[in-house]
Amino acid sequence: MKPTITAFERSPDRGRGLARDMRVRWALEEVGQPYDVRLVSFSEMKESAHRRLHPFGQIPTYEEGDLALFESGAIVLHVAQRHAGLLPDNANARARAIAWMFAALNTVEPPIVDRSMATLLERDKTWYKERLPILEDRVLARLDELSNRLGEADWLDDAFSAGDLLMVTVLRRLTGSGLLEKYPNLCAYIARGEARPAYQRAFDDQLAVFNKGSQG
Ligand code: GTB
Repeated sequence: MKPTITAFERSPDRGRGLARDMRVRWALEEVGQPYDVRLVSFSEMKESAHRRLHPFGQIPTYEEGDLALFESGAIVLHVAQRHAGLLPDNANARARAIAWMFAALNTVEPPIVDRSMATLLERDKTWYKERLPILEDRVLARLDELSNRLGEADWLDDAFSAGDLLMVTVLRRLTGSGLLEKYPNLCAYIARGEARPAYQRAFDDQLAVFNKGSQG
């Protein structure tokens, strides 16, 4: 059954692939599963019809027959468990790949989101200039650790997995921050993810939504 996901009608990132539907699109492209996209406005996200799918009134959501899911990580895990290509067959390797999915969302993403929310919403606060370096140090601590673990490997644990997919989308949120440049191996890791044909198809599709919306 063809799933339907939701995405921003007009993404604030102007189609740079930073909204969280990107990771779901990428996962579906990796496994070759066609999907439909329902675009929602900010106000529609807060209406009861959408909140039945997503209690927090956000995107992305995922509907497949009588299954409705929210949370991008849960959706990517569902896709990865249903289809070959995003999780290894070996039970231990599969458990490690899932650990990397949690690490991306639970350990690496929070300080990155804290920093980007501050740059978006707190620039005019008197304490912004003092707080930003604190937030950036927290990001850098995680990048140091991740860079050390990745070393010269292509992917976090042998073959590309849903753990890498999520980690690359999380790290991309730092593009333009100046924080990644100290870590050539992480930059190369992100570039490897972005070079995957499935990533490119997903990116182009979400960019096309933005470009179409800005024409009309
Ligand atoms: N934990 C949830 C998940 O992983 O699915 C978080 C979902 C979430 O934050 N959704 C955001 C949303 O719906 C869109 S992705 N926001 C609307 C709202 O809360 O009212 C977050 C996002 C938005 C914009 C950019 N950007 O412009 O760069 C990047 C990321």
